[in-house]
Amino acid sequence: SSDRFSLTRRLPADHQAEALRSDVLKGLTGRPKTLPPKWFYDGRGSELFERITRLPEYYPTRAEHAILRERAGEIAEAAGAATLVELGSGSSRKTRLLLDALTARGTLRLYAPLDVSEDALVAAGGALTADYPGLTVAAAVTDYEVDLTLPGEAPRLVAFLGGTLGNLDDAGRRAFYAALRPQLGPGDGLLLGADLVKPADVVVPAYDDAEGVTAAFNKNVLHVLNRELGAGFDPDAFDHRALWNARESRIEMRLCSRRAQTVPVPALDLTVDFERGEELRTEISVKFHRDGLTAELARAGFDVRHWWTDEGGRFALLLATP
Ligand code: AVJ
Repeated sequence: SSDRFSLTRRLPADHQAEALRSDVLKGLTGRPKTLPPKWFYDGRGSELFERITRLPEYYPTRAEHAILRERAGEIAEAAGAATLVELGSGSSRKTRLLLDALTARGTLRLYAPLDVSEDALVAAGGALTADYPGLTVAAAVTDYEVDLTLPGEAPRLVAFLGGTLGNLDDAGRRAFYAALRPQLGPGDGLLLGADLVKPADVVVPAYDDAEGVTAAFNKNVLHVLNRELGAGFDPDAFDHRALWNARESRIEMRLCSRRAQTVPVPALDLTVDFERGEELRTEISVKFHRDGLTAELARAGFDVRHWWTDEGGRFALLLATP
């Protein structure tokens, strides 16, 4: 089966280290202080995220899974893809529902997962080549914000699941669509998972669970900075916050400094001052309305052909074509 698995490293060896340094320098010297959510996901962060997906309050994963279970056949039928490209594939667990449907239709030859985590790609690739005998897996270590070159032959289905689209602000989503659109031609499709706007008393607990798993996930980014940059953060000196920003239609996760403090970041020759109560924004998670998302995709040259939701109307999967 190893002859059906390949892994390409598209990022230079030092890319991630350099990206972390420049993100942290920019984010901790800006106002308000911010950090990009991609740095949550070291080994411990990925485990905490897996636990989040099983929390009673965190509905998106279950809702998307339910849609995929229900609609994978329709998706495969509409896409007729020879190549499935998955952006931010992670463990590729949900992907199996798509792979089952696409291989059952007999069109799929190549699965191309793209992810920043080489470990996740190797683990997923090994299991998938074993379980799907006719399938070739061509994995690529990359960051979709750096290199979104699509591998494989048309017709392609590009899947961006889990609601990760919501981590991008307006400009980020525009850049994402603009990088993707010219690579897609007739017959290709974009399968997007998007979390939908809902009452604050439902969406806030999803990001501030009773068990405190999301709080640990949020603070984990400070452990990452301590380890990778020799930073001196005391995670206990920050409180986890999840806020619904209605104007921007998004959840914002923040870390709130419990006291005035100065944190050294030796690898950047930097010290960072926090006032008591000052917040560091670590993630945005945009929630969408059907009309707004359809319109922004239209402006980017995509036609939304299918819109599927779970029973509770909490989450949407859409299939758009160029
Ligand atoms: C993986 C980006 C979709 O925004 O819901 C979960 C990450 N953050 N709990 C999300 C997350 C806090 C998640 N995404």
